[in-house]
Amino acid sequence: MIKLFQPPPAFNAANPSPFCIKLEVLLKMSGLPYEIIIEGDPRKGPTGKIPFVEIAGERYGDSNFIQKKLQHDHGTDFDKELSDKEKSISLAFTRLIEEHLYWVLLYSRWMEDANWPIINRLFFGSMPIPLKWFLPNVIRKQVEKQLYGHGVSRLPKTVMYKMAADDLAAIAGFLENKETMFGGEPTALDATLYGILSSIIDADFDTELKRSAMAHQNLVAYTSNMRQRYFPELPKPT
Ligand SMILES: N[C@@H](CCC(=O)N[C@@H](CS)C(=O)NCC(=O)O)C(=O)O
Repeated sequence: MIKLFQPPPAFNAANPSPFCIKLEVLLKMSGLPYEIIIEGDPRKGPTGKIPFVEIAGERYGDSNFIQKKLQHDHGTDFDKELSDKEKSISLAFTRLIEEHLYWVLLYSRWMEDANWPIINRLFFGSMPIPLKWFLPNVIRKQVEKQLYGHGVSRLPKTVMYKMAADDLAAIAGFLENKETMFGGEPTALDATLYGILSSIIDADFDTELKRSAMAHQNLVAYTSNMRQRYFPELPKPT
C-alpha cells in the first residue's frame, strides 16, 4: 500500500498545498490503493518538501518524480492517450503552473498582509508558546527569500500579478470549453492544473489571482467539475 504524506484539508480545498492535491488526484486516477498519513512537516520528506510517499518502506519526494515512479513501477501511464505533440504541450503547461504561477500563489498567501494571518493561524496556530511568538516570522522570512531568489517578488506587484493573469489566460485559451485539457479522459496535466486552480479559486483567500482566474468562466466550471469528480466529499466552494 502506498503511503501519501500530506497535511489535512484546509482553506476549503482538499489540501493547503497544490502539489498535494495534484498527487492525490494522480493516485485516484491510477486506481492504486493508498493511505493518507497526515504530515505537515516538509522536513520529514526526502526532498524537504511535501507531498512525499512511502512505497515498500522507501520514501520518495517530488510529485513529478513520484508520477514517473508510478509509471515505471506500476505501468500507470497517465498520458497514454496523448500524442508526442500533446505531451510536449503538457510539459510546457506543467512548468508554467509549477515554476511560475505557483510562486505567485505563494506570494499572494504569505506576503500579502491581508492573507498572512490565515496562513499564520493554520500552520503555526497550535504551536506552543514561545515557539508561535517567533517561528512564524522566521519561516515567513524564509519564504520571502525564496520568492526573491525565484525573482517573482523583484517585480512591481502589478506586473507580477499581470504575468500570472497571462498564465491563467493562456490556460483558459487552451482549455476552451473542453472538460479536460486535452478533451479526453483526464491526464497528468489535469491533476496539476486542478491542484493550482483549486488553490486559487476554491481556497478562502481574497487575492488578485482569484479575481483573474474567476474572470474565465471555463476555469471556474473546470475546477468545480474536477472537485466533484475527485473530491465529492468536500463541501461545495463558497
Ligand atoms: N517540486 C515539488 C514542489 C513541492 C512544494 O513546493 N511543496 C511545498 C508546499 S506547496 C513545500 O513543501 N514547501 C516547503 C519548503 O519549501 O520548505 C513537487 O512537485 O512536489
